[in-house]
Amino acid sequence: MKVYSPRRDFIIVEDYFTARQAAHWLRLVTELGHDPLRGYHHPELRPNRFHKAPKYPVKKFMCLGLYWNPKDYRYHETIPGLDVAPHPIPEELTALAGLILREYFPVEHFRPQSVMVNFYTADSSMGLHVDKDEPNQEAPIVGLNFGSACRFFFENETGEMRDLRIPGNSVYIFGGTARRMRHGLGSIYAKTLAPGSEEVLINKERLNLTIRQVLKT
Ligand SMILES: O=C(O)CCC(=O)C(=O)O
Repeated sequence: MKVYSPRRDFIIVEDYFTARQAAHWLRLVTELGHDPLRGYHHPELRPNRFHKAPKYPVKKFMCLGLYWNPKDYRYHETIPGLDVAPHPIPEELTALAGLILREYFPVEHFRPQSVMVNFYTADSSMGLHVDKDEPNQEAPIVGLNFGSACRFFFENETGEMRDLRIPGNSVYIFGGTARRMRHGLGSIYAKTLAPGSEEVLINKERLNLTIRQVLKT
């Protein structure tokens, strides 16, 4: 494992997952993604300051727990228009987030309430943004990365944009002063598939899960 902080409170742990663990998580997420109502679908974003034109930044996405609605940027108990609650967050995923935080960014409380699953193909990207739709802006965000590496842009302590490469089988944490940093994704490096992903990410895609506490309690 390689642990580093490209800026204060932004922690990256490379090689966090073994090939076997990665295969396990990818199978679990893929199974949930198959559900015709609660599974993967295309996000439609409204234009914002960073994204002038609506576009599909990720190929497909789904939420576990609370549903973040790309149309109004709010969290909902049910998927708007369907009146169906998303899949609950699997207990083992909640346990994993706790384990990661205890080791790399200890906080007093963390209650995962929403997991956003983003599936990126070679031509996907994500515009610069701040994760500010959660009423709770103190709780850290825990990201799990599988499959291909990506070019990741982030704002440093002095407001300048920097970029680095985040590989599959890694974990990142945006906590404390990094919780509201601007960030976004450029290219997906489709020749860099991390071990354990081959069976599920057959076209060398990238899968990211961000685990969030949305509410103050
Ligand atoms: O895919 C990633 O690593 C970033 C996802 C992201 O920016 C977000 O969910 O807010």
